[in-house]
Amino acid sequence: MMTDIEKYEFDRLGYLVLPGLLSSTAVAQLADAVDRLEQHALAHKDLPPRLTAPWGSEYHHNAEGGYHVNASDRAGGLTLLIEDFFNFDPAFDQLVNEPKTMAYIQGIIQERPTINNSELRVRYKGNYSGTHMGGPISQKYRYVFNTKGIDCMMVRMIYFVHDVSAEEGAFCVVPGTHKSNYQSPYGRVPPEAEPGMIPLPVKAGDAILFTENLRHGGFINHSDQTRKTLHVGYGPFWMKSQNIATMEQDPYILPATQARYQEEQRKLFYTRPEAR
Ligand SMILES: O=C(O)CCC(=O)C(=O)O
Repeated sequence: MMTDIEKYEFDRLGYLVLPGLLSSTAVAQLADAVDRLEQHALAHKDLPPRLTAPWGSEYHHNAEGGYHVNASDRAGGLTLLIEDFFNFDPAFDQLVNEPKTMAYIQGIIQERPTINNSELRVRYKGNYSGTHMGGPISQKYRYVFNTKGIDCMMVRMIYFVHDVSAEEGAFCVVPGTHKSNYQSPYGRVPPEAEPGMIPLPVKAGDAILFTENLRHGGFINHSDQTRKTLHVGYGPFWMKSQNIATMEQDPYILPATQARYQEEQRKLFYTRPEAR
């Protein structure tokens, strides 16, 4: 259960840094699977079959690995955005219905929550993630508070399998902007240049929970260490996939992946009113 302090801070700031959420065994297993997926995606990213996502970016669909990968170097250095990573390796199963995570998710989403987004972000030297969100926003990202307390639409948990300092491309936020009445007037400047934006340095095993309504991005990775982070999105069950390649479709969980899951894990991908 979320503590009163955690609820107060999440409501006040729009995010929580959660030190040591993952065990060192989990970190080692996840880091190994992340490295293998990175290598697989690097070898396949330019191959067919290709699809153009609803928002215009191009992906390679890898049927064998069960993922979609977009490679871009718009922000000064290469980024791989690898969606649907759950299919690639059984090591990722431990992030589906992960008990500590679910205690937070149940504390901030009032309807039955499901997983609607899964990304491995691989950010090489020179790259940053542009600032986005904050202020008045589409209902599906909205931070809501009602008579029963916090009731988020889309939220994300980021899992860290290695340390990330500000210099190494930390995830960054403008605290409190999930409640802003104005959109940010600063436009698409690099994150470091936006007033109020702060980096959230972390250690391996830490996690960061945030509402998508919060203004956020990723600092420039100035280091030779490639930044690799696992992002899992949650929302009320009726939200379809929020992965860019499969936007608003059913979650892309292969039969072989579903077969590995326990019923409680499978339920996290049921987008109908009642679990089957
Ligand atoms: O960590 C980053 O570089 C940006 C992440 C992001 O935008 C997200 O998880 O929504």
